[in-house]
Amino acid sequence: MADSFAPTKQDRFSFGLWTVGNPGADPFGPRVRPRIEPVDIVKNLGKLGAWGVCLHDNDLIPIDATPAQAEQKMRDFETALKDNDMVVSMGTTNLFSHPVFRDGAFTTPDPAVRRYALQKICNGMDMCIGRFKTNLYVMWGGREGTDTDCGKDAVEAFKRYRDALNYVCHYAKDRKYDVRFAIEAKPNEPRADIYLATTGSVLGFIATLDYPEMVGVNPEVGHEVMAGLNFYHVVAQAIEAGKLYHCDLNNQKIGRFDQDLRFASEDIKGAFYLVKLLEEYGYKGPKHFDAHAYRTEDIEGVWDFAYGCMRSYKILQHKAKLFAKDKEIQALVRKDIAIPSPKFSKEGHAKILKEKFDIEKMAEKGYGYEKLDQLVFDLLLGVRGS
Ligand code: GCO
Ligand code: MN
Ligand code: MN
Repeated sequence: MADSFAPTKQDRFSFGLWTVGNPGADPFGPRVRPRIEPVDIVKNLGKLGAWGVCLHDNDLIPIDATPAQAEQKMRDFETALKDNDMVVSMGTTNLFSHPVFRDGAFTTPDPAVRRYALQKICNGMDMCIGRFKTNLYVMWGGREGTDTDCGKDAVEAFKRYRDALNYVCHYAKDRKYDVRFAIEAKPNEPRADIYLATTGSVLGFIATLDYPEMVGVNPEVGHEVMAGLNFYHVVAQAIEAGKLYHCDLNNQKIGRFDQDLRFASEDIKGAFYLVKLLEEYGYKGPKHFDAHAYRTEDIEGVWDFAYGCMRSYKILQHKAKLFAKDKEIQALVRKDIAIPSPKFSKEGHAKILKEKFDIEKMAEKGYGYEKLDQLVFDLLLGVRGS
């Protein structure tokens, strides 16, 4: 039977090479399945209905590759993209795996490491933006942080972070690249504490850059949940600020390490409000799944996982439409939130001062959210609407 929730290219679903390519190693055990080659990832994701792939420089080109080996890898990859009607949806740099980055890339005290990091990111941009034609570049500062604050001045570290972001924006302008950068926050792991721990913190930081308009955010479900935050609120603030350039979709149990679970597999209600938000506010960026198949899986399980991420998104997209056309539900949704609050003027303020408020009366009425929340529950579990 045809799957009415099957993904299509128009959905703009993408996966990192490092996500489906993850062979399942963890700190307690080695890999459990072979590493899937980038060209095979492109081929299989294309068949499943995905639109794009994204990559770190070293997901495609090993850090010690010769120029000739690198050229061959890039050519094979380009052929695979073309043959399978896939695009590079976003590029990024691995500034965390090599031991040289053990105390960060942009925020390490060692100036030579900082210069090497700039060389590496600009080369990565040349490949992903210059050659593969993506117009999005993500920066996740995995090692930008500390395990102890004894050795590194955090105020100076934030200045060095800003220096690096300004450098890459100036470089992109110099190369006339049509690109936007998206900074990805994470509170911890692999460092005990990572700088720019939350998307809210990134939003504040962006305003201090030389070219704030070039830089937005890439919030990830799991990272904000790790920080105990409400991801729907995080994304709403980014949308409202015009800064949601990219979004890392996955799932996470609260109070755990970064689990990168299949999208919507854990918190169905949270995922529903997220999809509803992205759809209703017309998010046009890649719907990127930064998630990993369970370590229990073989390669077949990896493709089940990838298909599941996309299918779940589409089911929740359908539920958001049902929510919008359900009369009983809509009658309970507060529409007056859309009425703007007063702007200050001397005359207006004089009026506000004169207004008589019967606060006891105003406080009497309930908001009806218990009923509404139950209707949403019924809708999500399929006993209401279809
Ligand atoms: C993580 C991060 C990464 C980044 C990726 C893109 O916790 O490992 O989510 O997967 O998204 O490095 O820059
Ligand atoms: Mn993550
Ligand atoms: Mn991520």
